[in-house]
Amino acid sequence: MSRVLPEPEALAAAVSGRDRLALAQALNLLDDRRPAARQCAAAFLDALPAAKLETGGHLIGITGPPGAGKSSLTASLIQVWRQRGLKVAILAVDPSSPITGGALLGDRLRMHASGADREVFIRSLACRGEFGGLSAEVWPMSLAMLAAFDIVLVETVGVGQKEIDVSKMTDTTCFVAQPASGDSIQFLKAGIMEVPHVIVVNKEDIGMAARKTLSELKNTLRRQMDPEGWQVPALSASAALGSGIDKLADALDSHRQWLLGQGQFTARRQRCQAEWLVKHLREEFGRYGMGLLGGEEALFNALADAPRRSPIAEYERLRERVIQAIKTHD
Ligand SMILES: Nc1nc2c(ncn2[C@@H]2O[C@H](COP(=O)(O)OP(=O)(O)OP(=O)(O)O)[C@@H](O)[C@H]2O)c(=O)[nH]1
Ligand SMILES: [Mg+2]
Repeated sequence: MSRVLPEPEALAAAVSGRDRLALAQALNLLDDRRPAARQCAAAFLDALPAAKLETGGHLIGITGPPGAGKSSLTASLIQVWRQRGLKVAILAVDPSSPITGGALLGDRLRMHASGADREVFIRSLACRGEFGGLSAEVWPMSLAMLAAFDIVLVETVGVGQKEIDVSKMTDTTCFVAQPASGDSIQFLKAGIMEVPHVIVVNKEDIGMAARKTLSELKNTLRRQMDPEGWQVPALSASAALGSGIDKLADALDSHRQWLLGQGQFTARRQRCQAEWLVKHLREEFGRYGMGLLGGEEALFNALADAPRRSPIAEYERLRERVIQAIKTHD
């Protein structure tokens, strides 16, 4: 592979101006593991407008079991957001299982309802099993998209804590529940699933089963508060009929407003980055490596309070520290 590396400042300027080719090129760059590309990617991220990355736009994660209707709801949300004059970017992290993987083409087609719209950008990522698990570069890619779009939505599949962990790297997480599937409710009750910020039961057009699931979820939520004090709304919608979508968009925006009102917005972005850094270091160096950096929790807290740096530059800095520590230990 001898791809010519772009000039980072020029690329950042083009991405900020919503040049689609530049954004596609930037996303490829962020996915490139060669050392020279990493350096270029770090410089690119550093050149993006800091204010947008700290407080701009709205980074939303949408997750839920396979087939719940995440992509369909996303397509409906795109319409609503566009009517509101918002520019939207979607990062779909494809499910790895062959069964749900088959939905990829369908996803693309459905979402291409808005394909002619220049203010909508859609990118699918293959889900790689190895380093990075749930696609390694979701966080830096989200930042690149935030530089140019008002809404950046990341779609991932999952019901449990493990799969959902990309949702720790978004401002607001939305869980799409499948009518008549008690799993999500059990996971919520048992604390296995991270409590999302907004829950939506899709397919309300099928009637009774959706209503029952919604009322069960509401009951469960009455006893489960987000530890930060946000009251999690449970809504129902139908992507097929287009019902409940405006309310869903409102609920997502309310959470953003709430974070801003609490003065927590920038802090949450910083925690997203800390989450990403710790997750990657753990994957690369294991618990032993994390121990060399003082342990995961201490590292997370230090990173969450540190001044903002570009994630790749920060990662390389921490990586170097671990490698040095390993050398002195030997
Ligand atoms: N009845 C009904 N069916 C729906 C609705 N929304 C989606 N579906 C159907 O549910 C199936 C799955 O929809 P998707 O949007 O692909 O679901 P997904 O959660 O993105 O699925 P994966 O990405 O494969 O996990 C499709 O056959 C849709 O047509 C809805 O509101 N009502
Ligand atoms: Mg989907």
